Amino acid sequence: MTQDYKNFLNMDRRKFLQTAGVAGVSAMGLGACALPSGFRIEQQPLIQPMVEKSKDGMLDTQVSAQYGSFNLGGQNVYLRCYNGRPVGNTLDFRAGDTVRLKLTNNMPFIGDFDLCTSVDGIENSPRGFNITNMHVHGLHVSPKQPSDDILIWIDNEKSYQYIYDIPPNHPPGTYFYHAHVHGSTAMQVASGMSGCMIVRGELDDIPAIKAAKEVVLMIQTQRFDEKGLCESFSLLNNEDKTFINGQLNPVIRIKKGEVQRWRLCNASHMMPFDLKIASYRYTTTMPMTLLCRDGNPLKATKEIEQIRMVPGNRADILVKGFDPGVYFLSGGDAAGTIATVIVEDDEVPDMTLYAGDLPQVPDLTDIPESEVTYGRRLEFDFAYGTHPKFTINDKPFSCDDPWEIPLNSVEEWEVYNHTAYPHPFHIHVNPFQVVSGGNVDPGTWMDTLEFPAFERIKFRTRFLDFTGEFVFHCHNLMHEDMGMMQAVTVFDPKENKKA
Ligand SMILES: [Cu+2]
Repeated sequence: MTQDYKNFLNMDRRKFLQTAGVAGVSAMGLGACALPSGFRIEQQPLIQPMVEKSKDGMLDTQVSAQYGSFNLGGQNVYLRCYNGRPVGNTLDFRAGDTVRLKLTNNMPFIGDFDLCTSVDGIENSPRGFNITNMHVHGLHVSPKQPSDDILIWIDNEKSYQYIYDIPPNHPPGTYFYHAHVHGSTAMQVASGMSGCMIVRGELDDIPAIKAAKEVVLMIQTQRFDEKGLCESFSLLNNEDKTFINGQLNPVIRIKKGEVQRWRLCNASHMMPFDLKIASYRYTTTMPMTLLCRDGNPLKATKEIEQIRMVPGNRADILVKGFDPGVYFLSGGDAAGTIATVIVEDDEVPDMTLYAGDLPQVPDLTDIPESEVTYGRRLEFDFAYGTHPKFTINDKPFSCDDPWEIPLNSVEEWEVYNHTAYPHPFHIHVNPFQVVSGGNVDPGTWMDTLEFPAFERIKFRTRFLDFTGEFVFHCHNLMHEDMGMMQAVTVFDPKENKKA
């Protein structure tokens, strides 16, 4: 076991970082703005990742997985990334479209890699840091090649042409893509290899929602040392800085009376966030109107003051500027302030803050107990030993034992956490409806759900549209790389198994 790996396993106590107020970052001036007297803001305005939009039902894009040199929060870094930038381009398309994504691995060769071959019994150890692939997190698409098969890998100097057929009734909302080779997932996501995806549908045609300016907030936690490098697995365990769209504590401006739609994505490899927009002295919060969780529209809008987002979660919210002043987007105790929000008092014509029912997606009707065809109990645990592993039902990940699930099954899963750490449960391809646990309202459709230490979650899910092999795993990606992942094969009983 390397020293690096041992350091990680020591799991130092959390370091609580509280970014104080608006001090600290000095960058380009923002010009005149309406602020409370005595306030001066010298921070960067939030920039948006580059956007690629579908046209005539097709989005065709190329993604280069490579090292990039750029400045992150005042430090020059040299990190694995997409297309040389700290955050990937936003891919913007509509339900029913086809997305073609050609991924090229332009990272340097580091040796031969085989996902399923054990190297001295350490197949569930971090490895293969320059081997990559692509996962479209949350998309309800086929897990078979050339679609969302994360059990393939792209060697150095090789390309792969992914093609995703987005179903016409796909839930509209915010999704993201990221690297997902078992062994290098945490290292690559912690370097910034992720980007936003927007699926548009009926919800986006509601006039009051359509009128809102859209703001993408890709929340990432790039990790790097004093040289600006992320080459050590033990670095990943630090609760260090939080970046939004590659910026440290950027400024988001809203005019009084304006409504904005924020697309929040927790693309951190391990940090949960309790997001709220608090006033300067944290005495009041700005209300948020929740539209979608993990891309799935709620039955009706819900006004909230805070939202917990664990790694892999997304949320679509509406925010309206009411009282002019300076606010902070807080990520909770560990992250502190992650953005500054300024409500400007130069008024715009008052915009409607939508409240009411949201268009429902046919696939996401409630799953009553009577519909359930099979139940499973899952135990998430940690196995001590020479090569410690995170396990599911006593086993770390293996290519050899996918669970077999017949097509058209409707299953209820109860997932137990026997460890002292929280684990964000994530399953590919099909979202699930929460029955209990996980800090969300029962009945909510999610694809990633936290289950705290020694607690459990229960949910129901339908395996209707796609056959093929895919995985569920912990979305603390260090845990995933150390074994907390399991494959499932959905097969059509009328055809050969694993067809
Ligand atoms: Cu975990």
